[in-house]
Amino acid sequence: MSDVAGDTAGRTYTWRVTRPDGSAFNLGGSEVEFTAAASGTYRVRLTVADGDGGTSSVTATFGVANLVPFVESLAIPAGGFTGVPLSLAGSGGDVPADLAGLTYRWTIVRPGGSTATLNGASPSFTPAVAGVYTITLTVTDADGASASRSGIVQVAASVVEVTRFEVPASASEGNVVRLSAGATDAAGGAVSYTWTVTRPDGTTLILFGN
Ligand SMILES: [Ca+2]
Ligand SMILES: [Ca+2]
Repeated sequence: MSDVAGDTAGRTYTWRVTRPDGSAFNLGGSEVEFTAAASGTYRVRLTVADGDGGTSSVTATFGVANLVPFVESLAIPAGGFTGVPLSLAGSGGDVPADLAGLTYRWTIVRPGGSTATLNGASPSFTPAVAGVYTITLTVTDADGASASRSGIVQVAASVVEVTRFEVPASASEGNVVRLSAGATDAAGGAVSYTWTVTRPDGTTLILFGN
């Protein structure tokens, strides 16, 4: 039995792999492979034992590049109305090790050019003025890599329109006068009715309801 003669039968290979976060695991065999789940610097130590008590170790390090995240989905309404909240939603993609650490930032450029920022995967905001809003979602991973995607929302002024207005042409003294109206809100919001009646003597009466 001699190493010089090629004592390969009793030889064992132990690979000690230390991940970027400091945790480690062992692999056995002259050829091994593993999935580099997270980016960073990996340390590898190979120990070969010849079965007769002789061992030899070598070490090396190598870097694993971070996968840049991506915007997987961006859901924003095509249109909206002033005073009515707009719901935004997005999701980002990355390797499983980075998914939980993704952060979401929304940049909203208003029609006048001013900007606002929102955080979170599904925020909402209420446009105050009509016009085109440019909305950009930026997804950033814990390693600082980011990706963006944009969309636009056309915001219209919320308009209430009176569609029905019924007032009698004449009435008799001492009798009840019935007034009736209907209205719609282009934004789909609730409509309330306020009637202002001016009597012959100039005094006013305020009534609520349609
Ligand atoms: Ca990473
Ligand atoms: Ca990543």
